Amino acid sequence: MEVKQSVICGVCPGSCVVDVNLEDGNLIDIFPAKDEPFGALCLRGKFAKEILYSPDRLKKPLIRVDEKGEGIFRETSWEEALDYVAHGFLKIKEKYGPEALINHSGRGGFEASTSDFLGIVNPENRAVPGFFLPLGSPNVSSVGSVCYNSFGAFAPITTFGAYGNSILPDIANANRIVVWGANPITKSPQFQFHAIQAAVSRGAKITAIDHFKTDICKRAEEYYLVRSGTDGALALAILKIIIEEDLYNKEFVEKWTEGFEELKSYVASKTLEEWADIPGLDPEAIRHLTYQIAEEEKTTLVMYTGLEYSNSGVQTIRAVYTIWALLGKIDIPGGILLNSPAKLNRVKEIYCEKPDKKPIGANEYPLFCELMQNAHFMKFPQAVLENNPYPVKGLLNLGSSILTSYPNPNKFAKALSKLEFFVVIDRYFTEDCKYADVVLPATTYFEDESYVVHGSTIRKRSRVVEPIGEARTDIFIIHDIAKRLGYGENYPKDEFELLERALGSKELAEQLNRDGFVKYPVPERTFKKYESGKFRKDGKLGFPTPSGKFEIKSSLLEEFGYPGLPEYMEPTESPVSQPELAKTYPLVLNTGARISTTFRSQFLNISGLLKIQPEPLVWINTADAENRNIADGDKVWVKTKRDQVEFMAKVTDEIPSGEIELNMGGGSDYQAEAWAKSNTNRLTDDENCDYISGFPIYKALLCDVEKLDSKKK
Ligand SMILES: Nc1nc2c(c(=O)[nH]1)N[C@H]1C(S)=C(S)[C@@H](COP(=O)(O)OP(=O)(O)OC[C@H]3O[C@@H](n4cnc5c(=O)[nH]c(N)nc54)[C@H](O)[C@@H]3O)O[C@H]1N2
Ligand SMILES: Nc1nc2c(c(=O)[nH]1)N[C@H]1C(S)=C(S)[C@@H](COP(=O)(O)OP(=O)(O)OC[C@H]3O[C@@H](n4cnc5c(=O)[nH]c(N)nc54)[C@H](O)[C@@H]3O)O[C@H]1N2
Ligand code: SF4
Ligand SMILES: [Mo]
Repeated sequence: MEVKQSVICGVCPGSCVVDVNLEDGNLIDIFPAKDEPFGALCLRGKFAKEILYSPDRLKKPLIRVDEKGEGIFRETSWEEALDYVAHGFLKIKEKYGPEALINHSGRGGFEASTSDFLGIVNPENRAVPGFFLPLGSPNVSSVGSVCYNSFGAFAPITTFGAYGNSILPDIANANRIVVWGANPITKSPQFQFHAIQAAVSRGAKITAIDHFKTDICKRAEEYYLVRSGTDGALALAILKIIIEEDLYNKEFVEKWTEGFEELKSYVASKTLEEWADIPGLDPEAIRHLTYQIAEEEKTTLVMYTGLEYSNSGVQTIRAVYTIWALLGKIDIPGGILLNSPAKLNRVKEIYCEKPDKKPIGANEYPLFCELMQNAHFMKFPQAVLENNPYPVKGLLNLGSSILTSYPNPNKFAKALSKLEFFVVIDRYFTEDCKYADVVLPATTYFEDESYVVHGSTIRKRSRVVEPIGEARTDIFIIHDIAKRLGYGENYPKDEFELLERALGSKELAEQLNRDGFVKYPVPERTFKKYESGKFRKDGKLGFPTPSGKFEIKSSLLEEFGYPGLPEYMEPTESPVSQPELAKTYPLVLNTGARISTTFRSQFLNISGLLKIQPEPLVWINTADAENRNIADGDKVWVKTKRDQVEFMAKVTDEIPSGEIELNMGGGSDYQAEAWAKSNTNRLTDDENCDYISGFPIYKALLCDVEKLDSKKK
């Protein structure tokens, strides 16, 4: 047996440092690495062996031989597959123009080299701005159309003037950590949770705000449960108390905020009782929460996706940031830190001419396309099915399971079936693959030589096992397609070039190969950077917004025709906005809180993980279940006005009456049957979106639950 210490887990881009045992070159066991700051192993990591050697893994390139949707393919060589792919895309360019081509990447596109060179999260960190741009297409897209950017781009840019990666909680110094619409326990990797645990062990307290009692609520000193999608009203109630009870930081508000007087009038438009009634909380409880946040100077904020999926998700997150701004807890120890992100100047950007045509979605969500420099993939079906704004005919999809992730999968499937050419790069034969012309097999990162980014350290990722079958590393697949399209030089062609280009020099690549890591200098921590000019690139005082201030009222939003203030909007499908519909569908539907056995649609074929949670669950309150004659473990239908899908009931008082929480991820045939037949997104609506970000409403809809049959299974 061979023991390898301090290698990188290759299941997901979390990139935890682990030790492994190998036998004859095969992975046998995996452990968290000791004495490593990034040493960790999540539940899925523990099943690395089963994941790596799953018999369901794609092993050879496939070319479709029958009708789209049937899923009959023949195995082929890489040479033939890649030639066929390039030919297919070029044919579309010639026939319809380059804008008819689009690329999309998902949660399988987060490996460091893929995100650096193909790009997924932040347009500032991308070497090549869109796979088809060199051919002239503006259409680069990603799951950033449904994830992270309301929290990570829209809200921070329209308040602080910077991307979310510059706005960070100071967990290490905080005495109170408010976790609002996030669950750092299930989220992986768990580095942030480890920081919270360390803070708690030195006496820091947690306050959690969620729609049901999650793991983090159980560890919190206090937690508050709101009706899904109504946090905006809770935030405005808190702001009202802060303003009217004189709790705000006068100096910060006067010097560094824009729009305070307008906000003051806006929060005065309802009484505290009226605001409190919207999320369903007692006004006194909100007052208590407000004083708790205000009176402890070192109170920080941990947020993520929980607030993104209501009709005014962007405004809600802005309202929450405004609480911290009015209290002056910005860039102070224990508050919200402003980091001018260290530009490591690693990957060189490649200049491409901007095409004349706007990306799809630019008419409906102009600010999205402007901030993200991306097409909005929520508008992909409209482009394919209605030629609006122009026909889209070819799609390259890397590491996303579109038909389980996007709302209204029937419509997305119809669009996939109407494409003239569709290529999938994945580890598994997902539901999407049934509509593909070519399916290309990707490695897990255990099989790759690459690098990982741990804060300001770049670490070498060394190959742990040889590739399974003929699976290949994503970025080299991308290179080989690009080469055939005439621009291979935009991407690294092999492992040597990869490190050199990732680090920006041969010397640093050699250092990485020699030492296993390259450390970049970390700038010394300074506070209140708005007072010293260190938060703006031009060195001026204040924030990098048009007004130079924290914009409670955003000039950028107003310029794009949206309200400048963080106004509350009732979810458009709720018991309040649609009382008639609520007679048939009285429960509020919330989907997709993370569970530790799965990662969105992934790992639902891994038997060790399935043993822990074999079926997709619907969480329902005891009283709501009794009213419907439903017992724990019963099979039930969850119904919306759109469709009905089967789940297993988890009857519990950990979710308030009136609220439903539904697991997501099912809907692909390669998954265990119980999950494969339950695609949660058949219940959601692709036309019900946040009016600013275009994010779908995954977490504030109406539904009912009904027993499937009386026998308990
Ligand atoms: N109802 C509802 N829907 C949701 C959500 C919700 O909360 N509720 N959450 C949304 C969110 S936050 C997101 S991010 C999206 C996620 O949307 P997706 O990006 O579609 O996420 P996954 O289901 O993880 O699919 C990732 C795919 O990539 C493949 N893969 C994994 N690793 C690799 C790799 O290294 N290379 C390649 N080529 N492929 C790889 C996997 O096999 C899998 O098929 O879903 C969204 N959908
Ligand atoms: N194990 C595992 N880890 C993952 C993933 C996974 O699928 N599995 N997915 C990855 C992805 S794609 C992402 S984007 C991140 C997301 O990371 P997080 O956003 O931290 O993910 P969640 O655990 O879903 O936490 C969101 C919380 O918001 C709550 N919430 C939902 N609606 C509301 C609401 O209206 N109001 C309030 N106050 N709370 C609400 C949910 O109940 C949930 O507890 O996690 C990543 N990590
Ligand atoms: S978070 Fe990802 S990288 Fe870390 S142990 Fe889990 S599966 Fe492996
Ligand atoms: Mo996500």
